[in-house]
Formats: sequence, C-alpha cells, structure tokens
Amino acid sequence: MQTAQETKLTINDESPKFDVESIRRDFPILGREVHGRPLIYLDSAATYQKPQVVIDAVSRYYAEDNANIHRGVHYLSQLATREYEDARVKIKRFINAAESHEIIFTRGTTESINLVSNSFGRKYIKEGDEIIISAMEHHSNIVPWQMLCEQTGARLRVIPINDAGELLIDEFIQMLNPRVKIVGVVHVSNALGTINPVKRIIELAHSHDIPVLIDGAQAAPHFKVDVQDLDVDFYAFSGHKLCGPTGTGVLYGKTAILNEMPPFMGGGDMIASVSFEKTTYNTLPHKFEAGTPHIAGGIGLGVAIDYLTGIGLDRIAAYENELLEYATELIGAIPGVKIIGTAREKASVLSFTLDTVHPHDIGTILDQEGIAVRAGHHCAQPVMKRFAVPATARASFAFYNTKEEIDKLAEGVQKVTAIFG
Ligand code: 7TS
Repeated sequence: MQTAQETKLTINDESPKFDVESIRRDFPILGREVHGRPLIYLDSAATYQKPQVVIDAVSRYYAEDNANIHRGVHYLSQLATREYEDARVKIKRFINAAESHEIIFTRGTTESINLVSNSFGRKYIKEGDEIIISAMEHHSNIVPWQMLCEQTGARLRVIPINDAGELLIDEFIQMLNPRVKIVGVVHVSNALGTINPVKRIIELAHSHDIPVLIDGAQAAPHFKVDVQDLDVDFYAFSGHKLCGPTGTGVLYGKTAILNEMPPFMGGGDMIASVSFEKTTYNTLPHKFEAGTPHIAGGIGLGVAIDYLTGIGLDRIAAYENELLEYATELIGAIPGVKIIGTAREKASVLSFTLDTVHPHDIGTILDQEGIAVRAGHHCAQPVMKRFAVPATARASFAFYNTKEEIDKLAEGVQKVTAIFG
C-alpha cells in the first residue's frame, strides 16, 4: 500500500523512462486545437481524458456484444455479463479488495456516497447521533449527510483544517465519542490537493468502533490504493476520473457491513423473489445494483484500469509529483500569485488566486490560449470560505501532461498579470 508519505517517490534509475510523448499519443483529444492553439488540458480533477483503448472498448461493445446482463440465456447476454463481471474483478484487484462482490458499480463518487448515506443511514443513524466529516469535503460528501441529518435529527460535525489545508487530527481525536456513527473524509482534496492521513483516521475511528467512508475520487487516479491495508469500511471513487467513461463509479464496502445494509434503490436485478406480500433481496453486489447499469461504461472502466496499471500507479505518482513540484515553483514565483493549499502532502492540484483578478477572468484568458483550467469554488464552497476567497483558479495534472504545458500555463498567467496591470 502506498501511504501519503510514500507517494513522493522519484522515478528510480532502473525503471524504463516515463515516455510521456508516447502516452500522449494514446489520447486522441490531446492532438486537437482550441481557439487555434494546441489544447493544454489541465482540468483532469474534473474528468480525465480517455485513451483510444477505452473509446474502442465502448464502441466495440455496442457494435458487437450489446445485450442486457444477468438475465438472458442467449449468447450475447452471457457474453456481456461475462465482460461486465470481468471488469468488476479488475476493479477488485485494482484496489486490492478481498472479494469481487465488495465492488458495487455506481454512476460515480456522488452516487456511491448517497448509497451509503441512504442505506447505512436509514439503518444505523438516529436522532442525537453524530456524523463526522472534514472541512475540505467536496459537496458530494457534505450534502448527503446534511440531508440525512435533516431526516433523522442527527448532527453533522466538521474536522477543522489549518492554513496550509491540513486536517487538525488532534481536534478529530477530541470529537470521537459513542454518539458518532460514521466518519466520512476525503482522501485527496479536489480544491487544495491535500493528501489526508486516512490510514491514521481509520485507525482512530476504529478504536471507537466507528466505520469510515473515504471519498477517493481524487486519490484513485494518482497513487495505489489498497482498501485492505487501509482497513477502510467504504471507499468511493469515479470511473471517469480514472480514464474511464462518464457515468461510471464504484463503491467498495466490506462484506459484513454491506450484508447488513438495506438496499438503496428497488427494481430489477436486486431481488431474489418478489410477491405483493414480501420481496426478498439478491446477494451482493446485486442487492445494490437495481436496473440496467452502464454496461458499456463498466467494461470501458475495466479497460481503463488495465491501461493505468500497464503504465504503473507508482510511476504515475512519481511523474505527477515532479509536475506538481515544477508547477508550484513556477506559478508560485509569479508576483501576485497566492497558492491556496500548501499541505506537506499533496497530489496533482494547484489552486491559486492572483491579486485582484477574479479567477473567472484568469480562466477565460487562459482559455483563449488553449489552456483548460477550472475557475470557481470546485464544489467545495466551505473551503473557499475557510480561505476567505470567492473562488480559485485550479490547474490539475495527469500523467499525460508535460512540463512544457506548465511553462505555457506560467506564460498565460503572466499574460493575465500584464492585462490587469
Ligand atoms: N469527491 C471529490 C473529492 C471530487 O473531486 C469529486 C468531483 C466528487 C467527489 C464527485 O465526483 P462525481 O464523479 O460523482 O461527480 N470533483 C470535481 C472537480 O473537482 N471538478 O469537477 C468535478
């Protein structure tokens, strides 16, 4: 398992050279132009670009194998079922889950977290209980818990962060008590880039018998995640941030806890038998997968995972760390730039503000240069409030980006500075 500390690997001399130019050729979109300039895509935290192998897998499925799964005796249905279930096994290996049935396909991290807040919440959370999240959560790990609190009378408590954007673990320790029924924390912050010490958080919560959900949307693409080593109860992530198709995602959950939880949605595929008197439910993972899923997407996600593991998550982490360090130095040195999020352990996200220039103006001017960054609150409004900024400009890096692109970003930011005097 790769801990936060160990993600700062450097590529060792014996490993083959990280050939970013060859990797870039796998992504057709990276060859296009925007506003007459070569595209510089620095918004992978929002969604990853897709390699040709994933695009081909999706289109091949529709052209050759399309059928509904888990319900047909005919050839194509069985073929599609096998391909979809093979993808589940690939995901299981990718995060080192103990069992394939611990992998629940969802539409993304958002749905994965809503599944837990609805199902686990309905069974275990009552008035007077407490739910702990952190001050750097994406809205998708805030709002579902708030909705649950409204329904049940439970109370939401928030682990504070310091000025660097790091969790205050001592405060977290003080918050643990028998009323706390679940802890939900982001592994890597999409707004700050902070890598949280989730293994320690899980140990601390478990010492009070409290289960933990980790939002791994921004972690799974950047370094190796091992759910058994973490001993995490729930781990949520998005397929589209792993070079997979949009509308795909995963909820990992431990067998024992998933078995005890009621279904999230009712419908086809999630039942064992239905009568008007009583319905019984299917076994894992089907109990949580009502209706026809995104079959092509799941298969495409399996191929995306093959692609990423083919490159190697350790090599991806090492290369992206080089990019982040390079960008932090270059952009941070531009007069007027303030980097928001200066944690010691960071991954692939550079959020910044520029004196009096609104981040939307930074984003718009960079766009004219063909540079795609995100400007806004990044669905993390409480983070913006904590740092007293309305928004930030955010460049987020993937293994297909280059130092030359970061040079262009720096030139673009200089240009913004020049325009606004
Ligand atoms: N959690 C984190 C930490 C995220 O960064 C995101 C998406 C989500 C959850 C939700 O994922 P979804 O796939 O269900 O939408 N983050 C971003 C972002 O930073 N810019 O666009 C989406």
